[in-house]
Amino acid sequence: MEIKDKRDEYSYTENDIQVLEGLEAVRKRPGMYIATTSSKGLHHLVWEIVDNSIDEALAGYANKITVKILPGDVIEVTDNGRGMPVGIHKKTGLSTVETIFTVLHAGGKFGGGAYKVSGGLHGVGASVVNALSQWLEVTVKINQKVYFIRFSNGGHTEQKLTEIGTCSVHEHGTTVRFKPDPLIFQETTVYDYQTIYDRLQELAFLNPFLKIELIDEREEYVKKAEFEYEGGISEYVLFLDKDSKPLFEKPVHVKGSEGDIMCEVALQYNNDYSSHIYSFCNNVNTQEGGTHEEGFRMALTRVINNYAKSKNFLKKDDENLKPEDVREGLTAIISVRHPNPQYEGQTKTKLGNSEVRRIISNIFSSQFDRYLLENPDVARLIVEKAIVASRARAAAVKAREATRKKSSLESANMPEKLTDCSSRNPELNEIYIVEGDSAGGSAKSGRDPKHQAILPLRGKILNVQKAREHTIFDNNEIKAMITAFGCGIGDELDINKLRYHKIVIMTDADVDGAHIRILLLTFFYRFFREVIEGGYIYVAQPPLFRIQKGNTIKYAYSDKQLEQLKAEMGEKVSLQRYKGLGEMDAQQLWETTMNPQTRTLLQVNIDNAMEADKYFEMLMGDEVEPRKRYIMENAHFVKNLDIV
Ligand code: TTJ
Repeated sequence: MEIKDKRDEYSYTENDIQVLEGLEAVRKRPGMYIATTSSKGLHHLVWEIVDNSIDEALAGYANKITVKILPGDVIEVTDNGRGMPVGIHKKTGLSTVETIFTVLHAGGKFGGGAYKVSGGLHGVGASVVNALSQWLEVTVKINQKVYFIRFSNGGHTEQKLTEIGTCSVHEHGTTVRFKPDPLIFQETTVYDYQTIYDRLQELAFLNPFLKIELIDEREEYVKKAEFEYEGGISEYVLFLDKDSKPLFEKPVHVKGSEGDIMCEVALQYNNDYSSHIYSFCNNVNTQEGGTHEEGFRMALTRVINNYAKSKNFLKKDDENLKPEDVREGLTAIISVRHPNPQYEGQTKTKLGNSEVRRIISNIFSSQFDRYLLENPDVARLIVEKAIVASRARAAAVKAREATRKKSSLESANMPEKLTDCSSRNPELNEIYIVEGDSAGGSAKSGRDPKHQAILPLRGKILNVQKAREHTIFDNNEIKAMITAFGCGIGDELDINKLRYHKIVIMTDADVDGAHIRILLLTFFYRFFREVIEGGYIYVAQPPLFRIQKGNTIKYAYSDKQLEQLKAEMGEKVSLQRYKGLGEMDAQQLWETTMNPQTRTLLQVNIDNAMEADKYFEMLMGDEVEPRKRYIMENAHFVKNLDIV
């Protein structure tokens, strides 16, 4: 029988009961507080804690934050701020530290910062992290004293706030250490170094006065990174554009505020044709955009048009440059701070405050306008680039019309290279996009002709990102795909007309194969997003080895599986390593990779495609060797696809 500690019973107040009920609610329905208990939710705990230190830094009291990943996937966050308040909190009768970690939504009231992060999933409070942790410890250095408090089993106070030592007058700040509860995070409790690295780097770009350190002590070999960017979001732009050629030397950087709303924009143009606009509110990435992006876009178009007209780059009667013309090759970071942000959209990452549209537009317009007047050489480059883009746009309209005419006609006009299937039921039909003619040949003879169509691609398909739209639609490989799919493209895409409900990318299991796969995924991401979202895109898994012993033939799809099979089949096996699809005959390709009964297909989701798109620029650099290495290291994303 459990023996109750009398002291506990006596100190059990009304408040304590409410507190425990609150934290219990978080544990019962973690999804209500952190949306998911997957790896994403696990990392969310770190963002939640780090946000508190960022607030202290934004308030002007801290300039260094250290994040450690310790063995056992324990996270430790330290800042050099004032230290969390250790006095007794009037309402709860507990120390303020204990209150913040045990009362739901207590965080905001105690924080000093005016710009609370509350976008998307952020801002649920330190108590939520406590509730979802096996244990959590806080150390506060303040007034030359060191205080310590410990919670366990989902936020129960195990050791009350205690003075445990002294420190020098120069030492002050807060350390929080916690271990996420594996009972809650059943999928994984393993932290990903790169994910934390990326977010901390982003925070360092957005907060130029901050030094952020990351230390991963889980392995004997300790990984470390330190971020400090005095140039702030200008440095962010340079970082994003490090693999492309900038149009002018330094990014344009404007900054201003109206009342307590602050706006900052940095931008650069480069020799790509795509545009990258990333926006933030209170350090939260507003992935769905919102009023700050809208205000910026409007102002950018208006200012460039005004300048172009006033300096006679555009004649009086010329059509105005369109927003997409002035966006070509643009990389921009928008950062807004707002004391009371409203978030909208499916993932609550769209800024809704309407006043921001006007404020950022005014601030950006006046400063960018002045910048163009003071830097006429840069201004000319920007305007000329936009004018070239507008001409290309007109040409693209024509090219699109040509493809559309072709694709609207039925199979009579299907591409020459397509070996179509005989069934006309899209739900049952599949198209294999195959790398190379020889593999295409095997696929053609090995397939199920009723439901499987084959489209071989010769050579590398066009680099979608670098190519301007009308040249994309002029490319034969791409035209063949668009026509074969039959559903149109981009804004005019009609998913109901898709001719195959499985589009299967089948490339060699080597670097070139990975490269082509990334190219295709990028193309799909940019022009067939709905098709990805519908779950129609797949990646085939050809085997890497063929193992034969007597009449028994087995295939291995990974090194691990090869070892297993070798162990099972014993001595005297003959082993063949497949370097490419072309080495398999039709029968083998069917058995291993195409037969719906025996094959493995990986389904592509929008995250995989987005990742492919993100790595794209890197892959397009001129240097061959780093690129190959990079592909080798990053082709992994295919491994994270869902197996169906
Ligand atoms: C609040 O106003 C009085 C002085 O201290 C302010 C404060 O709360 N500072 C503060 C909190 N600094 N750092 C934190 C903090 C750090 C971590 C890692 C985690 C949490 C929940 C808070």
